[in-house]
Amino acid sequence: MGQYQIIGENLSKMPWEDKPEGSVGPVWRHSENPVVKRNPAKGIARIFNSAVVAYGDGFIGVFRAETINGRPHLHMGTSEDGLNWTIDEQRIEFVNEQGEPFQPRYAYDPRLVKVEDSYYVIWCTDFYGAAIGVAKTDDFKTFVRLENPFLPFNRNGVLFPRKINGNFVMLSRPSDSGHTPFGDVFLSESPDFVYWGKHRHVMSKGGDGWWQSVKIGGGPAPIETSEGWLMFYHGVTGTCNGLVYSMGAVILDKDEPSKVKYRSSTYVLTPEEWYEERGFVDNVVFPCATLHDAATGRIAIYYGAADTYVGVAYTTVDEIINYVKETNEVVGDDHEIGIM
Ligand code: BMA
Repeated sequence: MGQYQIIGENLSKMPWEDKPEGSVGPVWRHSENPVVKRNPAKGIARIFNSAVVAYGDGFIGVFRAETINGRPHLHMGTSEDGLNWTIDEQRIEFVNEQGEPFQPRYAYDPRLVKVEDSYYVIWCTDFYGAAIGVAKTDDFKTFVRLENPFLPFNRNGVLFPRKINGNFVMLSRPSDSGHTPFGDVFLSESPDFVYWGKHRHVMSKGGDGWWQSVKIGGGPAPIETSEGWLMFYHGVTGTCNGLVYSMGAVILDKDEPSKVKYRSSTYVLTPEEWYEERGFVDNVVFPCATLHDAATGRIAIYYGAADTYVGVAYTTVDEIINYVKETNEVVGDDHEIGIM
């Protein structure tokens, strides 16, 4: 047993590579990245910003697929090892709660989270502009679109993997309808996945870390650990050549997750490799999912690279929590929950 524990299931078959000699930082890349390359299926030009879970004997995912007409939709994919993926040529066809076809005009940046016995897909949808869409599936055959949780404009809906104090809990990042030039992370609760409230501010952009000076947004579903909820997220900075997206990490209070306990002032991964620096949109690292193993504390992070590829990176619960504590900086009003 290490210093800290992941509270959850064991997943011994998840992808893993040990930290290479001389590796810099608390997160290291899979040696054969990217794991999803260009033109991965007929009619799909690029796949990135996607979410996976363990399912059956292998893995299943909901992928952001940029089709060859440039419009993003969600496609399913399956994998035996979590690294080699077969992507469905057909997009996911949703139904509404009456069982009738319901197809979003576009869909991107999915998260996929198991809560109790159901899997929830949360994505950015069109609701008179960018907003958060949600759907539920129990079998990855029927995807039932649920009511939109929030008003436009909003992105980066991230569901916690269990109810907290009896309610579903979701993070989101209020936005505008374009390439939003601002943004903090907020939290909302719901008893029934229909009515969302008790909105709280979680964390602000900025602080000492200029890599997150423009905006931040939640990433993969938070991981429950002995130290609190560990979440990877993206932080964005501006340059004369456009925005640069890096990955950070934060630990939220276990019972009151709008409260930040520790937050890294430095990024934990930033665009450095060719597949992160160069693509449809250069310089983007955008995490959307993790796989993790409670027995060993191993964590695999799935991230979109340059709006073109899917990359995998690794860390351990000890390595990342120690790093976040060592580099801790609470930004702005991170501790002022609901206080003016
Ligand atoms: C954001 C989202 C992401 C994308 C990023 C960089 O606004 O659209 O899907 O990865 O921009 O282009």
